[in-house]
Order: sequence, then structure tokens, then C-alpha cells
Amino acid sequence: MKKHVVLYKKLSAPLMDRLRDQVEVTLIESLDKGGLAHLRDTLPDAQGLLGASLRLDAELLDLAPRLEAVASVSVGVDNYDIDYLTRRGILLSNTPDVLTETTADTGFALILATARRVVELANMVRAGNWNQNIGALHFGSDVHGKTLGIIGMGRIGEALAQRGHFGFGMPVIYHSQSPKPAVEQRFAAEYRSLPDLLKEADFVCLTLPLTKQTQGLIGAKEFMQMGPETIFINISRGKVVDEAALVQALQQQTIRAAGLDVFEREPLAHDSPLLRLNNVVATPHIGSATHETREAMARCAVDNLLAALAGKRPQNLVNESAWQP
Ligand code: 8YV
Repeated sequence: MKKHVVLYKKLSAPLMDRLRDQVEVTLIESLDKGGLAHLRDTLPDAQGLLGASLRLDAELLDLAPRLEAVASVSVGVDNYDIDYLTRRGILLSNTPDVLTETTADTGFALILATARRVVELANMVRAGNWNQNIGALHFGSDVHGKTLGIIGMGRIGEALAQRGHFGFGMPVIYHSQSPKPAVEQRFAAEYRSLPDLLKEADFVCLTLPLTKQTQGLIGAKEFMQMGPETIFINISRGKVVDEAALVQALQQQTIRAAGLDVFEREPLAHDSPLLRLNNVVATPHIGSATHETREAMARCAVDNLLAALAGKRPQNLVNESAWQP
């Protein structure tokens, strides 16, 4: 008897075929109201779940008494009640590594676009307002040689450091839970306390996961520790930042600009004050959003799910203590 898997993220045809060869598949086409109702109806029979961008809490998971495994198409796992999943013996997996380089590319896209005012000035051209040689009013800030400050030195932070060090000749400083000697050796990176990093970095980049410890880590006090020329970049999670404090820092020019791919609430509200600021580049959570990488992530998630449902340890198991070999 094939096990039953509920997908709440569309997969490519080859991956759908691969899944259907081995399990019964129910696809939830979207996570709108109707889609969520359909998902709830399927959970009582589901033994596997695969998707992303949906909060899977105890209330929802209690509807799934047969659930054995959840495969997230993401590296971030803040959408999951991990303690609850572990208590239930449900294996949670994610998709690290395959998205590291693409997400670091997104980080540098925001660094360059924000520092050189690419979006603002490209829109000026598009609007037909380029009528004379540009002057100081349109100048941006250099990136090469400036100090790159990275908060959270995991895979993505390391890839960002690599780009800064080798690609743009940037001195790299970082703050993380513990010093990373290998990173210091590879990229001449130096460890800093958080206040020292905020004071010294020309670019402050967040690349850390959202946890109870990191939620609200960057607030009014931290923005005050940055300088008026500092450019703030967030490719981690919106809730690591007090967004109201960020808006105030930008409005009061406590910091120069911000490049943001993630927000406290997503999609970002159309009337967000962030969208009325020229010194903000806002992208719609595109960190890993390339054809190649999202297919690689989905493939990784399918591998993890099929392994778990076959009684094998998934390659990218998040809750080790749920694994009973
Ligand atoms: C996407 C991400 O949000 O991997 C993560 O944690 O934030 C991004 O890659 C996610 O992959 C949704 O599909």
C-alpha cells in the first residue's frame, strides 16, 4: 500500500512523476483560503508533507495523526514547531547547501543595488527624467574596499564573505555565536562583538536564522550604533529586525540605506512606509528564487521525504532526536 503524501508546493513534472511512482500524491494548488481548507481535509490521511512558506504548528499537525515526515523546501525552519514534531516522532528535513550560493548572490545583488542606487536611478531613466549628466545628487557609495560586516556566519554568511573578500577586496568582519577560525583563515575575516561590528561595518548584513534568540536582534539601539553611511542588508528573516525601528533609522538618516529581501510580514504591505523611501531596495523574498536552485531544493526535499517514508534517515534531518534507527 503506497503511503499518502500531501504537497503544498508545486513540483516539476519529473519530480511529480518520481513521487507518484512511490507514493500517493495530493497536490494543494495554492495556500489561499480554499487551499488551506483542502489541506486540512487531507491531513488525517497524510503520512508525508512537502512544501514551504506555511506555519506548521501543533494545531494544524494535530489534524495529521498518521504523519511520519515533513520535508521543507527551504533552509529556514522557523515555520515549524520543531519541539512538537520531535515529540510526535515526525522527521523534519530542510534543504541547506543547494541554495547557499544563490542566496549569497542575492545578498550581493542587494549590496550593489542599494549602494549604487540602481533601482532608484533606473526608475529615473525609465520615467524619462534623465535630462542631463548626472551629478552629486545621484552619486551612490562605493562597495569595493569597504568593510563588510556579516551577522551570522553559517553557510550563506561564508558565501557572502567569499564574494566580499575575493570579489570586491572588502575587509570582512563578522559576529556569530562562536568564532569561526576556518572562515578567518580563508577570508582574513575578523570576529567582532555585535556593537563593534555595527560601529565598524560599512555594510551590515544579516544572514542568521530566526530563532527565539535572534528575534528582534536588530532594533533602535543597534541602528543607533551604526553610522550615517552604513548600508543595512537583510537576507535572513524579517523578524530578526524591529521593522518600525528600521523605518525610523532610514527616515532620520541614522543609516544611509537598506537592501531588504525579507520582512516582518510577507508579502510586504502595499502601504508600508519602507516603500515610500528612496533609500530602500525591497525585493519579494527572492533569496533562493532561481529556476536552477528551486528545482535543486525541490529535488533535495523529495529525496529527504522518500528516505524518511522508507524508514531511512533523511540526508538533511533537522530534528536529530526524532530519529529512531
Ligand atoms: C524561500 C528561504 O523562502 O530557504 C529559505 O529558508 O527563505 C527561501 O529559500 C524558501 O525556500 C521558500 O520556498
